[in-house]
Amino acid sequence: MTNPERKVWSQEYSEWFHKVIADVPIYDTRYPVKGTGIWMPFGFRIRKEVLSIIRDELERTGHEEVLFPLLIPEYLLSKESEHIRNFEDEVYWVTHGGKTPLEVKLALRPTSETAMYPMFKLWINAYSDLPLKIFQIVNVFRYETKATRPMIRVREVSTFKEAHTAHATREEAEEQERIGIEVYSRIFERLKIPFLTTTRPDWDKFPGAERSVAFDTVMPDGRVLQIGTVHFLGQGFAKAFDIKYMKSDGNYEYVWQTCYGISERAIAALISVHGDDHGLVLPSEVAPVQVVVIPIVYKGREEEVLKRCREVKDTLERSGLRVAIDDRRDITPGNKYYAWEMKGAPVRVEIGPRDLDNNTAVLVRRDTLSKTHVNVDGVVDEIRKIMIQIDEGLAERSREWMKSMVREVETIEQAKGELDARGGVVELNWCGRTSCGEELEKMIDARILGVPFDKDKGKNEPSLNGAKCAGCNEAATKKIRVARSY
Ligand code: 5CA
Ligand code: ZN
Repeated sequence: MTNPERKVWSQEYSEWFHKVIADVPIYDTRYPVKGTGIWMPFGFRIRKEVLSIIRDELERTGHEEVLFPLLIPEYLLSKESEHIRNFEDEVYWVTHGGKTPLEVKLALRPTSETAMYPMFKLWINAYSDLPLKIFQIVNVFRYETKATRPMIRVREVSTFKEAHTAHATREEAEEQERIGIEVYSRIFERLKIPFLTTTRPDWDKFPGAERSVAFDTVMPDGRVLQIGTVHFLGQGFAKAFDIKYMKSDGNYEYVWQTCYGISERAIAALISVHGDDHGLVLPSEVAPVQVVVIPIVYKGREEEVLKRCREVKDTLERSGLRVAIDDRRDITPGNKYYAWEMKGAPVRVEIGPRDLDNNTAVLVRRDTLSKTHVNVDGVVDEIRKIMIQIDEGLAERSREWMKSMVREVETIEQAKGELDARGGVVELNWCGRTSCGEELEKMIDARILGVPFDKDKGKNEPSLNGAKCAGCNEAATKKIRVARSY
C-alpha cells in the first residue's frame, strides 16, 4: 500500500486543520465577529450529509423534528437555579427593540431546555401524552471565554442538534438515556469516528442534569474532544417548569427527562480524524463528491475523451453515486488530482486516449492513493467495492489509532509521563473523592473525563479488587479516565 503521509496532520495538527478548512474551502473564519464562521458551499454539503445521518438515526428511533424560537425571556431562562447559575456568564442578551429598552430581557438560547419545557407543561397532561421525543437543529449562542476555535469552540454554534424527551417513570427515562447513547453510537459509527463513552464526574455534569454521559474522541495532536453528550435530567427541570401528568390513581407525577446534544464539533472531528497530508479523507456516506472523473486529454482526441468521461459520469450518477467531472481546460490533470485529494473525494476516475482504445479506466482511491485499471463496463461495481474498502479501512485505522491512545497506568507519574509524551487518555484507579480528584487533576495537569460508561450493564463500576487510588493511596472505588482536552 502507498498510504500517504500523515506527518503534517499529526505534528502540526492545528495548522493542518486551519489550512484544510480554508483551502477546500469548508469554513471561512474571517467574519468579523469572534467565534463565528461561514459554511462554504463544499463544507455546507458535508454538513448536509452529516445532518442527514443524524436525522435518520433520530427519526428511526421515534424522535420528531420541531423548531423553537431563538429568544428566551429572562424569567424562563432563570427558572432552574443550577442551570442558570452555570450559563449566566455565557448568555448573550437582547435588551432593546430599536431604541426602546425591552421590559423583559431576551436571551439568545444557549441551549433550549428553558424554551421548550414551559411548552412541555402545556402539551403534557395525561399519561397518553408520554413519551414525548423531539429534536431540533438550530444555532445556539454561548459567550465562550476559553479560546475559540473554528467549529470546535464557537460562540455561535450554527449546527446544534438537541433532542429532548419526557417520560412517565425513571426507568423509562433511563431506558431512553441508553437509547440516546445507542443513537449517538450509530451516528459516530457511520462517520467512522472512534469514541469513548464516559460518565462525567459530578462537578462536570450538564447544569441541571443528574448524570451526563459524554462521547470523547482523540484528535491528531493527542488532545481529547467531547463530540456529544447524553444527559439524564431526572425530575429537576420538570419540577422547575411544573411538567406533570395524571396517573391512573388520579395523583400527579412529575415527568422524567433526558436531553442529548451534538454540534459542528462532530464535523470538525470527522475532518480531523480521517485526514492526511493531502487534505480531507471522507467516508463515502458523507463525501459530497464520491467520485470525480478526470479526462486526460491529448491533442486531437479531446472531444472523444470528454465524451467518454461524460458517459461514465452519467452511468455512475444513474447508479446513485454523487459524481463530478473536472473538465476545466486551463488546469493540468496533476493540479486537478491535488484539488480533489484536498476535497477528499473517495474515488478518482482517470480516462485518457489509451483507455478509449482498451475500453478501460483508471481508478485511484483517496485513502491509499493506489491505482487499479478496470474495464469501463464494470466501473460501477468496482467503485462500489472500493468505497466499501475505504469505509472499512477508515473505521479500522481510526479505531486502531484511538486504541493506541488509551492506556492504563498505575501512578500519577506514569499518567503525566504518558500524557506528556503522546497525549490521549490514561485510565487509573481513583477513590471517588472530589478533593482527591481536584488534586489529581492538578498533579497530572489534565482533566478527569470521568468513569467508563459500560454500555452492556449500564453500570459504571468495574471490580477493583483491592486496588489503591493513584491520588491518595486509599481504597479505589472507580476506574477513571484522564486526558488533556479541548
Ligand atoms: N442541552 C444539552 C443537550 S442538547 C446541552 O446543551 N449539552 S452540551 O452543553 O453538552 O452541548 C452538547 C454538545 O455540543 C457538546 O457535547 C459539544 O460537543 C457541543 N458544544 C458545546 N458547546 C460548543 C461550542 N461552543 N462550540 C461547538 N460545539 C459545542
Ligand atoms: Zn484518592
